[in-house]
Amino acid sequence: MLTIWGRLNSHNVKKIAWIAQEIGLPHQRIDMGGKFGFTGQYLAMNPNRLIPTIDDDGFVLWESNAILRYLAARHAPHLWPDDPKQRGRADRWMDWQFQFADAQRDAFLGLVRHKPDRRDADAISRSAAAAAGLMHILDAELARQPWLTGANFGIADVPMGVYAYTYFTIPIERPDLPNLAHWYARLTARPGFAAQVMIPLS
Ligand SMILES: N[C@@H](CCC(=O)N[C@@H](CS)C(=O)NCC(=O)O)C(=O)O
Repeated sequence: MLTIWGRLNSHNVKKIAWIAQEIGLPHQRIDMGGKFGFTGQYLAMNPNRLIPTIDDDGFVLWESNAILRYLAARHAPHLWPDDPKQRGRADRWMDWQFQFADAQRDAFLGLVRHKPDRRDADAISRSAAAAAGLMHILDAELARQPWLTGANFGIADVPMGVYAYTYFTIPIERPDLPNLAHWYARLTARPGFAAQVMIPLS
């Protein structure tokens, strides 16, 4: 039995809850972090004071993208390309997500997490523009192949899929990027994405 620790309104926890549903892995999720705080037992597993952490039949792991790779390798190898070049190209988008998250952070915090009187409009608009700028790069990749993993959906679609939900949900200006929009529409049709990712942001 897989256990996932972490509140579901966390980008990094959503990745794991979504992939568990994609794989069809029976699992339980225990709220942790944010308003739930951290227990001593949790911090003994993950001293970073961050979520998510998993326990898969006694194997404990943290770092969301490492967890995605582990779960695919153990339970769903078809979701992670075997060929080293295809894998490298897919993995790149998983790591690139952290660059995107940095760019979108101020817009997300300002528009979702902060109260209106704490909003920094300049920081929000700089962040929104930076996020939109990076989406041009993703759009170009999605013009070459249907999924970030390659010909088929896989774990490389998950990190940016989660951040794309935020990008398409917060009230910011978005350029017209048809390949990105088409990929995102196909994600929203996946039951795991709809159930685990498309939840209220706050
Ligand atoms: N690199 C880590 C980052 C984890 C992280 O920053 N998690 C955030 C939530 S998305 C967190 O734990 N924030 C503190 C909290 O929720 O209390 C990963 O990918 O797992």
